Amino acid sequence: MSSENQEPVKTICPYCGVGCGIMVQPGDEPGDMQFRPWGDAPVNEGRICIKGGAATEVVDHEDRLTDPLIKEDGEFREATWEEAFEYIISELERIREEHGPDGMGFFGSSKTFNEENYLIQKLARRYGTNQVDNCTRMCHASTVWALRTSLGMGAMTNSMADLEEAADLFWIQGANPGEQHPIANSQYFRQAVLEGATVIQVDPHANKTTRSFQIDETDRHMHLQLEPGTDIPLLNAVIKTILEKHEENPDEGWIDEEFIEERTEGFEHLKETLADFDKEEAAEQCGVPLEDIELAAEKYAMANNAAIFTGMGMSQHTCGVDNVQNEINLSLITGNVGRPGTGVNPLRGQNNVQGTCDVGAMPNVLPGYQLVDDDEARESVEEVWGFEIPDEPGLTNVEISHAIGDTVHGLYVMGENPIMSEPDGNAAERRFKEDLEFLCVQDIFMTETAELADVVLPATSWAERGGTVTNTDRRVQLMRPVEKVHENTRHDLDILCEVGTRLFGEGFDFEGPEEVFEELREVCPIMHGMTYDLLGEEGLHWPCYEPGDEGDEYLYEEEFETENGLGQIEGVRHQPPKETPDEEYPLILTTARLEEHYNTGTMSRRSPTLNRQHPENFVDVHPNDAEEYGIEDGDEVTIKSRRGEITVTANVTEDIKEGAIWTTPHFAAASANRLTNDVLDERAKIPEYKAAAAEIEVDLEPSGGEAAASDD
Ligand SMILES: Nc1nc2c(c(=O)[nH]1)N[C@H]1C(S)=C(S)[C@@H](COP(=O)(O)OP(=O)(O)OC[C@H]3O[C@@H](n4cnc5c(=O)[nH]c(N)nc54)[C@H](O)[C@@H]3O)O[C@H]1N2
Ligand SMILES: Nc1nc2c(c(=O)[nH]1)N[C@H]1C(S)=C(S)[C@@H](COP(=O)(O)OP(=O)(O)OC[C@H]3O[C@@H](n4cnc5c(=O)[nH]c(N)nc54)[C@H](O)[C@@H]3O)O[C@H]1N2
Ligand code: SF4
Ligand SMILES: [Mo]
Repeated sequence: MSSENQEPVKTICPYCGVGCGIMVQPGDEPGDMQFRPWGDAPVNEGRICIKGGAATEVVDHEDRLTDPLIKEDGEFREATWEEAFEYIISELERIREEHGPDGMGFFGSSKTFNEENYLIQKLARRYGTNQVDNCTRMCHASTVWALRTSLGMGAMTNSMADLEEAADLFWIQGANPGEQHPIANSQYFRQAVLEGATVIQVDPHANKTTRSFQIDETDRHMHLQLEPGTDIPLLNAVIKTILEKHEENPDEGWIDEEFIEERTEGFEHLKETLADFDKEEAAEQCGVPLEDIELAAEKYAMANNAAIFTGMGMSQHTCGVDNVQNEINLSLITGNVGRPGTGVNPLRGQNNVQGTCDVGAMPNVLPGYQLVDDDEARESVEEVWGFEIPDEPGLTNVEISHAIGDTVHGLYVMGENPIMSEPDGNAAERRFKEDLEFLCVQDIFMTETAELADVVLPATSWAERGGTVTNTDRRVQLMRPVEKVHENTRHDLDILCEVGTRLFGEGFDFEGPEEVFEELREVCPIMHGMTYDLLGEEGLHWPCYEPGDEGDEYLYEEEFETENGLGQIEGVRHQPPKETPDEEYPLILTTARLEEHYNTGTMSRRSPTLNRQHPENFVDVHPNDAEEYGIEDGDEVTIKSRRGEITVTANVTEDIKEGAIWTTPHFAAASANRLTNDVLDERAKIPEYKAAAAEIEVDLEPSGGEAAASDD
């Protein structure tokens, strides 16, 4: 059939959690597909960012995995699917026999769909372990923890549409929507800013978000350029300012006493925590003038509707849960939750990270966030599944990696690249190489992790198969497929059905994604009211308990979903990052993202359009630090931490806070994670990607320039 005769297919962009609708136009050959805009797509109404427009570039890339591979004597050889399955089954059975079911770990994938993640967690639990997790652990685990315990649900309190309509102030802390969620930023938030909303950005680094709100002549917006890891003192200074002003002028509405009284508990604890808190000292710690913090506090408290956005800059710290709890504190004492245009909003990262968590691909929860150690919840799922679910939460993904060679001996990785995405990548690589008995990787490309595998399974990509994904607004949307590009690749869902059926005989025999979805909705109350037919082209927001439920645009209008229905306020104190600068490592390294690249770069580095702008990694260095260490713009420099080193180009810029350096995790040749620290937040188990002590020196060889660090 020629392309003119084929209708373009409506589907969802495979990159970030905004969930933009796009169309794929099939060509004469399966690989000839092209991007087309989908004019009335529900989230983006036809607009897309650079990644959405380039999404089809990776589908028929020459590096796609096309056949199963098995490693023999250190080399991969092509294998049949039959050989690959036999090998996997025999290893899964051997490991269970020798080490018990907790000898295996399973990684779900936020790049794959709800149905696939539902199946991998069911597979893990049928195998006998809760050791199944996904990249949310490295991402918003701390945010989800704080939101779930203090408000009730681990998701955005509001939706992009109500935020655009109603928010008067955006408080953006540790998030860069201008680059990481570009359509949310340009279509929704920037629109609100054009209509008068104010932006307060709290970030050690200036970026396209900063520049995107410099769109008018007013000076109402602010950028508080704090030192990495000082968000608690900064927010405590904001909260203390609000409390003091309220004391002075109780009628001005600095706090919302009625809301605090009726809908929250813990306010006294917050006041006690801040009783002896010294704002001057805090401002110094943050490196932000106190009067700026006070002005920002006034703007937030005086806005009719103030919305907080929170991202990796808050979540990826050993105090990640407390960071987000403090944002919750700020919103609760000012009554900024439960109305349009307010709340605490994590813009979710991957295209389906929200859904991957919703369907239970996590070690402590079953589908719909039902706790594995809650007997009633577990039994209700067991009734549908027909087998016993282990009742103890399993290890999280970084913990699984740490336990390799100790309690964990095998790993099944679907669509993740932990060798590049985990902190302290050198140590992770050693464990994977030396101590793992069995590694199966199911991906679309030969990743840095797949290189170390015993068996590699070639999956079809996002464009080639159907299913559902859930965006950052909790909107569940249908993906519609075009023809497969490589005959011998298989859908993630089919692979998991085959593994499950071969291992257990029953419970994994599904015709396709819709049949899996039907079982999923049976065990997942928040999605119970959804069917493929009802999703249609608009999708549906959860919670959607019964067919016909519209889902809520914003949460907690009447009460919170906590045990007693009250929002939980809890004062928190500063905990510095586990590593702070010292004589040997005098700088604080933070890592974050670029608009044109995506996570470990497996897709974006292969996409000519995306790779063009930044084909290599670099580091942002403040001019004063550059002078101190004898660095000129464009020099090759080596960054060292206690765990490793990378060599990159120096970009000397005031975009970065003095004393801090900023680089990215996108490039295999010089990955930030050779440097990062693998310490975890105690509760959420998220690593501290955003703060490590480091030193920087000019690489003498290529430039032949000046000596490394000067002594003064
Ligand atoms: N283009 C693109 N889009 C993406 C991704 C991508 O890789 N590329 N990845 C997706 C994924 S998985 C995710 S999770 C999201 C992430 O989206 P974001 O949450 O925006 O993630 P980052 O860019 O890692 O970090 C956000 C900001 O935190 C700042 N920051 C660093 N340290 C600190 C600190 O100590 N305090 C504060 N307040 N800020 C700090 C950084 O300078 C950065 O501007 O993006 C998603 N979208
Ligand atoms: N230093 C530092 N490190 C970080 C972060 C940071 O800010 N700084 N951020 C962390 C965060 S927020 C995240 S989310 C993680 C991300 O960590 P990962 O999830 O490990 O990284 P990705 O590159 O998104 O990996 C997704 C993999 O899925 C594959 N894939 C794509 N589509 C499909 C498909 O349809 N099927 C299958 N089977 N595979 C597919 C891709 O090729 C890729 O290998 O990284 C974390 N690491
Ligand atoms: S904003 Fe996100 S979902 Fe939308 S086109 Fe860009 S990468 Fe894709
Ligand atoms: Mo993420």
